[in-house]
Amino acid sequence: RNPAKAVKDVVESAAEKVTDVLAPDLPGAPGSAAPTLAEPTTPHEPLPPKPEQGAPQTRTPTGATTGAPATANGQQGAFLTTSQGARLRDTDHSLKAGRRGPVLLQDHHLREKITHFDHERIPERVVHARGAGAHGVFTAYGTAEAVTRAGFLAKGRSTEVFVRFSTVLGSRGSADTVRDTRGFATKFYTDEGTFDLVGNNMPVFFIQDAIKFPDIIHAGKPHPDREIPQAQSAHDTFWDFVSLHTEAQHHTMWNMSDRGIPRSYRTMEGFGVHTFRLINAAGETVLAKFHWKPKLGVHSLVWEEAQMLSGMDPDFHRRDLYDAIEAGAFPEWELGIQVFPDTPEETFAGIDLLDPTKMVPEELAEVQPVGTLTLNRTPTNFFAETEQVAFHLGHLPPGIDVTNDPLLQGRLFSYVDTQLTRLGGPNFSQIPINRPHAPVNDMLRDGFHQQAVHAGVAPYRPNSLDGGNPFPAGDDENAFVDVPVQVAEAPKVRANPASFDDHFSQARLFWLSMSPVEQEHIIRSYTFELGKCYHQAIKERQLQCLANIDPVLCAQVATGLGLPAPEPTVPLADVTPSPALSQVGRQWPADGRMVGIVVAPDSDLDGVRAVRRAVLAADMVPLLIAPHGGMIGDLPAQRSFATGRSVELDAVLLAAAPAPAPDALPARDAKAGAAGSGTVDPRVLLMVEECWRHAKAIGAWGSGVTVLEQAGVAGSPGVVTGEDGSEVFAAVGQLMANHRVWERFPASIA
Ligand code: HDD
Repeated sequence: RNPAKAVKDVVESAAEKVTDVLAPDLPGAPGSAAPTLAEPTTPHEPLPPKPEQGAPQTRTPTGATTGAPATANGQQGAFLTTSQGARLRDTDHSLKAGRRGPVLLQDHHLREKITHFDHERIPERVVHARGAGAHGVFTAYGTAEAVTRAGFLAKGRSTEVFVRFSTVLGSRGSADTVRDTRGFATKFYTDEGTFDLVGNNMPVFFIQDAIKFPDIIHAGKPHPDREIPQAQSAHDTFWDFVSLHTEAQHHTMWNMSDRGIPRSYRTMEGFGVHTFRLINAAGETVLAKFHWKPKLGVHSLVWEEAQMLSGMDPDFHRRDLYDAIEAGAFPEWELGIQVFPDTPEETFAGIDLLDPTKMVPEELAEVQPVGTLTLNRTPTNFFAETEQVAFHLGHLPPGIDVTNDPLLQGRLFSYVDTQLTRLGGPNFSQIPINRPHAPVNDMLRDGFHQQAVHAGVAPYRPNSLDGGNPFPAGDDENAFVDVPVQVAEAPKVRANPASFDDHFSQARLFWLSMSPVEQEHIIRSYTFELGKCYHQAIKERQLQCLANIDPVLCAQVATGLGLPAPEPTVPLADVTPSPALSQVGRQWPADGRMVGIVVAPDSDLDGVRAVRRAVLAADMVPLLIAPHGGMIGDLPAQRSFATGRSVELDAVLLAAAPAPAPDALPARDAKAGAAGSGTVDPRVLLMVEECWRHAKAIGAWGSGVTVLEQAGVAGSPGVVTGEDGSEVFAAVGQLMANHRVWERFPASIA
């Protein structure tokens, strides 16, 4: 499927649909003779599931069934029934003693309906509660065959997957664009057993040992007394913890960078974080780290944009993911591995591979591509799939094993344990979204919500009563391998290796790898977040950490806070920057980017039509923004000045200088009485000002050039004008490949 063509078809057909809706011969349209559509009254079967939209249903039966269809979807027949299948006449009125009388206790339908409703909510995830998921497929290149026997990585093998993206701190209803780490969890339904790669969009973590996880999460979550702030790290308890527990400083630096506010899930990298152990067919092992590389490049929001989006469209990332998939612009990532020799020291280039607060720069160990992930289906039902999906690091296929990373080891306990509360018992792997696609023949029995009707009498081994079944796999029958790694003869201790004591060198490496603009963003986020703290001692302690990372960073943040900058208390690490960590200075495909086109009835509509076609041909999405909804000539307005806002756009084109519409608020300049101002709708001026501030490309032709002049942005970098709209868009498209007009951001430390 050609994604470019698919986007184009969908956008064009959407435009046609808008036209259709407004056509006067449709029922309900003004002046239409056609009857208004009524609610259907003739019984008919429920809507069929959307094509190819079913949850994975494959699970090898573990025994006899009751005869209920294996793929029952819970909605059959034309008639409303009770949960037991008895048809009902009325679900709108309770059973009462007379029309005005009390409701009768015997109304079993009322009680069933309300009782079920009362229990519809399940506990949200204790972390990563806010998320969005999608189905897809992973296709392997075969390049990992030399290092792992995992079948799903064999050349040309395709494996179904489900991916859930998330924020960490916020509740299930919190906004998508908050500053936070993002979860990137992938379930590979391999035919050798499910593999869950439960990663984040940052390659390092706050803590080195899982025993500290409740501490960091208690510190990051809202304050226990007033339960504020929601989904934010900008508060005292978070900074109290990370400034005291300094191993958190590297991850915190990533959070304060542009990586903490991704533009889209589609433009995020993903990391398995820990070092894993891979085993090949010959039984040889290597150590490895997993990386996801987005085909669209790494791209972030700017902080003001992220804050505005939290109010304008709290579902921004979720919507972006679903819209892209449904438009056929399937998001893609390449899976890569960094491979290291499996030595007894478990280090590489002096970096301790068991320390999850450390990464290995790509310049030292290349990320080798091993396959492509394509997300191509949105879920049919959010609860059934995205909410009930249960990931676990112990879901490993033969060929991939764990290491002694103490964070990883604790996670191996936590993920099954949490599902017992969240999904109500030990049988969560029988929920459709969690069902393995590999044959299952376990000896787990009974428990809450048991769905299987197991046959046989001997769920134990050895047995003779069930003919000895199930049988352990032999050496050549592809069983999971526990690598017989030598465990050191050592006393039991609650202590870390000495290499875990270095808490600042990689935070410094990250800082020094940033471009001046990215460094400026980091300074501003530290200043913002610490500025939101009340306790002076916490700000001072965090400034001390920054001094130990980099004195320039520390001095700038201290200035913003109005505090003195302390001297470093440890020697500054001598590190080599990793250019691969910067988002600036590279070009990326601009597929799926949103281009707003401001039009008015007096615009050159032929020109607008040509630009719209050019935007679609460049695999981007044109959005016509007009003074009012409905049609502008024969073109459908997708946004009006009342509903459109800059934060939805990646670039804006001006094909008009629309006069203030009747619903516009008075213009700022008009109130001040400035000469020559006030002739353009202030919402258009605001849109241009915001696009300029957020370093987005801006183009104008014809009367649109007047808007640039009134907004005061004419002639500045990334602002293109011309006679012909298509030429203006061609120049704007080039700018968009850089993601932002970076030179527009002030870089005070450049
Ligand atoms: Fe975790 C969920 C990622 C450390 C305990 N974690 C969860 C999710 C992601 C991560 C992406 C959401 C999965 C989903 O979408 O359902 N977690 C990480 C990463 C970590 C990490 C990349 C460090 C490298 N986590 C971590 C530790 C612990 C947990 C150290 C506990 C000791 N994580 C959990 C959990 C969650 C979870 C409580 C909540 C919901 C769930 O598991 O299913 O078990």
